[in-house]
Amino acid sequence: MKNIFFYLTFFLFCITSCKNKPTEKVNTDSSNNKWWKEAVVYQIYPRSFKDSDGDGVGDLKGIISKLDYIKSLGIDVVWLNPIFSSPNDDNGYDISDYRGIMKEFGTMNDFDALLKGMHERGIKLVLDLVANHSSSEHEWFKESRSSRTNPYRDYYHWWPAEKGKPAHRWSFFDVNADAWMYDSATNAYYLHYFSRKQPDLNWENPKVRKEIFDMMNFWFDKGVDGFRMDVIPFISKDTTFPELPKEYNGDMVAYYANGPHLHEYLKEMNKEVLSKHNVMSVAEGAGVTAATAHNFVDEDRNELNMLYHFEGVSYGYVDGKFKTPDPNGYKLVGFKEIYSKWDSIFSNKGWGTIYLGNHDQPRMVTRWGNDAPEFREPSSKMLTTFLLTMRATPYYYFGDELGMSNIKFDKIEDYNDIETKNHYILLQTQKGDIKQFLEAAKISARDNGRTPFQWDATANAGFTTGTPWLKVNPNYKNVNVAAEVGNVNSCLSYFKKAVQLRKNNKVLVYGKYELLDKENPKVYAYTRGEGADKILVVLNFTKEKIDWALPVGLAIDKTPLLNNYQTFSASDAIELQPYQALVLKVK
Ligand code: ISL
Repeated sequence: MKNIFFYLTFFLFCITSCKNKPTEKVNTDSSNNKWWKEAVVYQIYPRSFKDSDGDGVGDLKGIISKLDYIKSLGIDVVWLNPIFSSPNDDNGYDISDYRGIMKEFGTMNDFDALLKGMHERGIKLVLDLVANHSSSEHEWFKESRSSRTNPYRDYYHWWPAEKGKPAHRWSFFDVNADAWMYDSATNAYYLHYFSRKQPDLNWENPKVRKEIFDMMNFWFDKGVDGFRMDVIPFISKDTTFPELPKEYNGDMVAYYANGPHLHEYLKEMNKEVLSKHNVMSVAEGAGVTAATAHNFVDEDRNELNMLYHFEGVSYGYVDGKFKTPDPNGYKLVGFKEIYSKWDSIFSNKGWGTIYLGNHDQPRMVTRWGNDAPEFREPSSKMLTTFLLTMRATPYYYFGDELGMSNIKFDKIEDYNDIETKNHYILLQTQKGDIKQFLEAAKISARDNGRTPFQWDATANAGFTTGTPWLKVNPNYKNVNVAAEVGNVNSCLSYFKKAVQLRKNNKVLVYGKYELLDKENPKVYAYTRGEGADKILVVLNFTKEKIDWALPVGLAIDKTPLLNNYQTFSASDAIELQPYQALVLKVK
């Protein structure tokens, strides 16, 4: 009997101690693991992907014709920029019918075929929810502006002019940077944080929230797998419209992102919509800081899954000057600090995202790498390595897999983007430095990331048989899918390898991130994982050759898991070629 008791105790002891023992391997079965954490998201700007009918504008049929290409990348999720009916004041970010498809992009049948084609290939589809504002051509706004007593009046924010001019609100795209627009029809001002044709919806009105939630359910019922949520932190407003409170120190965007009922509305959205479907949600985190990030994404808050912050992409611009890159370039130490900080924010709770390019950003290789002919490829691959080896869901922008770079327009007439064009007008009014602005725009303007996708070396890069809505980058003759697909050393092949590496090594998804050699101004090095399951990533962010000393006690396997050069040489130090990227197994 005593013996039995002894063995039983011993047995129970073994079970509990095994359970509590820290696992060295990454636990891929943890309940915290989610498909959207393990996914690689590929963003497509539909206007510029592939035109099927020769009108110069990309469309849904165009995307359908390229589904096998998308599948070949190995990515899991496609995020499509807005495809809904729109007069295109801001390329689809001004929606006139949330349940209709933009004429230039096709029909609902095309959409259904696209979704089906994606699902058949195991790819999930995430749409863009633009619900802070609608188009001024939306029926709701047409009604709203028609009279002060119209049932839709409270769908938007109006300020009766007899009360005088409301307190200043800053607008991103207005030619006067003024977010209040006077409308003579009812002698009142309406609010528009973005362009005059993008009036802000009044989320304080429960009817508006219901309209939006019903619309989201409509798309989820069709089988859509998630939403990226455009400036979602801006939805709630103090409708007394006071002067900017002092605690914001003049930071209007931070104020916009902290509306009084924001989190109530997100919780309501979660309850009414998101919780009912197996979908992912990601907030465009404009104005979100380290201090507020958890409020959006912690699981116990029941709001959203992820957000993307702006600290990284805003780094390296001159303070107070509109998107003007520092002439001395950016400092790698500061860059590392930002991404390490955002890793640590979510190291225990919540989950991060990582991106270097999107439709609001210039091409990543121009901004963060080096687009000179000899360095474009290696630096582009190096940045791809960074994106696919960090602890966060990567959002990878279409065309970056080819190493596409900024087009760098010389004159304002070449631009299409309302942000660039209206800022130009604002500067003219203010007698600002136009020349400096146009120089800065070559690096930072959004159209650099919106030029048509480069399929092959034929006319217009095979994007369209018509006249493209935005000029094609002349480097398409060399930088294109056809040229890269069969080349094992191309950017495209490298991207596919990097995606597979992440898929095959869950430690690159969930493993602990540790920054090494923090003060090194040229090399970004870090490890992922712990104990026996640990990977070292070494990235040379310069055009110089560098000997990077291996940290004491860190032994590496001499066959790299990923290398953007064919050469690799290491003893006590690793010899790094310009922009070399290495992913190595730690022994
Ligand atoms: O693009 C920007 C900087 O160049 C941002 O300021 C951007 O306007 C902001 O992040 C909001 O972006 C989102 O909403 C806009 C739309 O133009 C952007 O394309 C979209 O991503 C208005 O809907």
